[in-house]
Amino acid sequence: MVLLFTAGVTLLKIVEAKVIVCSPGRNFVTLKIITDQGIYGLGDATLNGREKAVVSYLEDYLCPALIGRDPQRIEDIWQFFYRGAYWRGGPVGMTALAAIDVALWDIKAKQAELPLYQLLGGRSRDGIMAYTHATGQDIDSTLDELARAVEQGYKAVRVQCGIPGIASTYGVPKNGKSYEPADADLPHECSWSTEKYLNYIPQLFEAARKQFGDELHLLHDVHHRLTPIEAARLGKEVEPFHLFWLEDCATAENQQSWKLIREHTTTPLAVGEVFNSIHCCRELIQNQLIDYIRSTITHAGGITHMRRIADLAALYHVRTGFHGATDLSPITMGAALHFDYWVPNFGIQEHMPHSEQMEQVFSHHYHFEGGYFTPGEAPGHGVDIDEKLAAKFPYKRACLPVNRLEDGTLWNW
Ligand code: KDG
Ligand code: MG
Repeated sequence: MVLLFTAGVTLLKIVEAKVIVCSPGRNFVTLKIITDQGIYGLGDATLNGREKAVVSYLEDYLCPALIGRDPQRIEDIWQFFYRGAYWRGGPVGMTALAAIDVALWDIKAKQAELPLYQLLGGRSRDGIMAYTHATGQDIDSTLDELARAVEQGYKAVRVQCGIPGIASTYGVPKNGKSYEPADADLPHECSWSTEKYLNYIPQLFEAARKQFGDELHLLHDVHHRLTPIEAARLGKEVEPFHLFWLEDCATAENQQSWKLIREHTTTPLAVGEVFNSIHCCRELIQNQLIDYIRSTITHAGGITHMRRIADLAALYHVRTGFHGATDLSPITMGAALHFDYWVPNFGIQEHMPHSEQMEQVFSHHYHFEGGYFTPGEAPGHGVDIDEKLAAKFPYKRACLPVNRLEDGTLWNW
C-alpha cells in the first residue's frame, strides 16, 4: 500500500549524482546530487590516502541507485544504503554514505531556504570554540607557534613537538611548510620510540603552562602510539598541566582496554577520528571511558548517524570534538559547524586552516573571529565548489606514512 500526502509540498527528484575529484594542494572527493528543480547538494567523500576506493563505491554502486529517488527522504535513503549493502559499515562505505547524507541535508535546507542548523533544532550557542595546531621541531619553536595561535585569537591549541632522537614526529612539519602527512606516492616509513616520546613530552606542557598560564586550553594528540598502560602513565604525568584533552592515546578496537587508562588518570580523554559508526564507540561511551568523541560527519555516516552518536554520548556526559584536519574538505567543515552550533553536548571543533587555493575551489560562508566560528546564514551548509577551477587540479595519489619501532617492528603511525 502506498499512501502519499503531498499537498503543498514541492516534490523533488534526483536526476544526477556525480563525483568530483580534485587536488588543489591535496586530494578531495566531492559528491554533487542534482534535483529536477535545479537545487543541488554537496557532500565530502574524502578518505585520506584511499580516495579512489570511495570514488568507485559511489560511482559504481550508490550513485546509479540514487537516480529517481526523492531527496527529501534522507532517513529512508540512509537506511537503504546502510542495510542494503549487506556488508554494512567500514570507512569506505560510511564515507560514501556520509557524502550522500550531507548532500541531502544541504538540499533539504536549501529547499527550506534555511541554514542547516535551523533544521537540526536551531543554535544552542553564540559561537563555536575551535582549536588549532602549534607545532615545532623543539619546545622553543613550538612555544613560538603557540604564541602565534594565541595572537590569532584561538582559546585552545593542540601542541606537538619534535622528540630528540626521533627523525620525524607526528604533526611536526618540515621546512616550515603546512603539515600534510599524505605526502608520498606510496607510504614512506618513519621511526618511533615510545620511550623517547614518553620521557620528553611532559616537559613541553610544563614549559607551555609556565609561559602561557592556566587559562589557555592545551590539547595533545598521541595518534594511537601507546599501549593502555603507557597512555595511563602519560595521562598521569601531564595531570599537573591540566590538558583540555589527550587524544587517541591508544588504539580502541578493544574498547574495554581503555578501562586501564581511565582508572589511572583524570586527564580528559578524546578518541574516535578513525571510527565510522556508533558501534566503534558504544562501550567507550556507555562505560564513561572517554570525555570527548572525535568521530565526525564525513567518516561516520553523515549528519544522520553522527546525531545518533552525539545523543548517546550526551547520556554519559561525553561531548563532541569533531576531527577537522585539512584532509576533511571545507564541505565537512561547513556541515560540522552547523552541527556544532546546534548539538547540546558540544565540546570543541578542530580547525586546521585550508590553504587559499583550497578555499578558492571551495567557497564558504563560515567565519572565524576571536577563537570562535559561526556557520553563516546561507541556505544549506553554505559551502560550494567551483567545478571549473577544481578541474585544473587533477588527482595525484598520496599515501599516509607508516611507522616502525627502532628495531624494525611495524607500529601505528
Ligand atoms: O588523515 C589523517 C589525519 O586526518 C590525521 O593525522 C589528523 O590526527 C589528526 C588530527 O587530529 O587532526
Ligand atoms: Mg588526531
